[in-house]
Amino acid sequence: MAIERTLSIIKPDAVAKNVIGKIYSRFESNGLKIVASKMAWLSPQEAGQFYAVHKERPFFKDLVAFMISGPVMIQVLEGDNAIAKNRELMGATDPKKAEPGTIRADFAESIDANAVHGSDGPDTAKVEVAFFFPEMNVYSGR
Ligand code: RTP
Ligand code: MG
Repeated sequence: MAIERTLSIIKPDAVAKNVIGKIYSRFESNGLKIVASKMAWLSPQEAGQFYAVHKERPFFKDLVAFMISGPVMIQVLEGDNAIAKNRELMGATDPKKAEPGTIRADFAESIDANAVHGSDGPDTAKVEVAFFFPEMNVYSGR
């Protein structure tokens, strides 16, 4: 299996619930290493640009409003198969449909306030890591 990096965001609802540590612990106990992290309060421009792929979708405005409603914790996770592994730990987008024991099943309230973001493939992972941690590009492949 390939060592990958993926971009993870603990969204404003989960930061407000004070469960950053509990979510980090799930990453770590499942073989994902936190290799970069920062807390940020995104501007509307940053959130809109980050989720630009969804800009024609009906939920785009609500998604941006939610993502700027409070601080977020942003991290790069590294490990075997990290992209799919993180998505598995997150659970389905709608927490009501998420498998028991997943982050969204345990910490999320709704499809809008769904606790975490994770890159959905190798191409988006690369773009998203560079979006928040541009300096990491220099060292990719190390
Ligand atoms: P994310 O990008 O945040 O990791 O979530 P995801 O891949 O599981 O879901 P995605 O399809 O990329 O959608 C991004 C975020 O938009 C909100 N959403 N709302 N009301 C709706 O039908 C709907 N669909 C998506 C969710 O908050 C989702 O996390
Ligand atoms: Mg997505």
